[in-house]
Amino acid sequence: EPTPAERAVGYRQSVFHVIAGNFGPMAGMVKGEIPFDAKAFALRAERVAFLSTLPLEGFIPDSRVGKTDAKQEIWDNMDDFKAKMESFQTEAGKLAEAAKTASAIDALKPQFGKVGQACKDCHDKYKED
Ligand code: ASC
Repeated sequence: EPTPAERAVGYRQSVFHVIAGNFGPMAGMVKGEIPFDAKAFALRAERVAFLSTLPLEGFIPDSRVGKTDAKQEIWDNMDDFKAKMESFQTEAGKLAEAAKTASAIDALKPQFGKVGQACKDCHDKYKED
């Protein structure tokens, strides 16, 4: 029977896994490792935009338990952490919007880069290596 803190860790890690599972194939298209499929890209971008709204609620107080990469700095700087999560949501939303009409990967590369940068901005400060 998991505690509420353990449940929160499992929840946010599950969401991040599904985000990565959708981000990866888009990255593959951006790098030219996977052929561009506009519909598949748009679907994955929509998923990431939706999923980006979920992790924050998993960062409840006192939930730095078990096998977690979440640094204490998250809770010490929660306003900044929230702002970075919101930036991720904004950029992911823009990518989903752009993907609806894009017919070539080149049109999506800059916004895809902004989403990746939003991931990295947060990881650099708040995720254990
Ligand atoms: C990924 C992944 C991340 C981000 C980040 C983007 O595919 O697992 O953590 O992209 O590397 O900068």
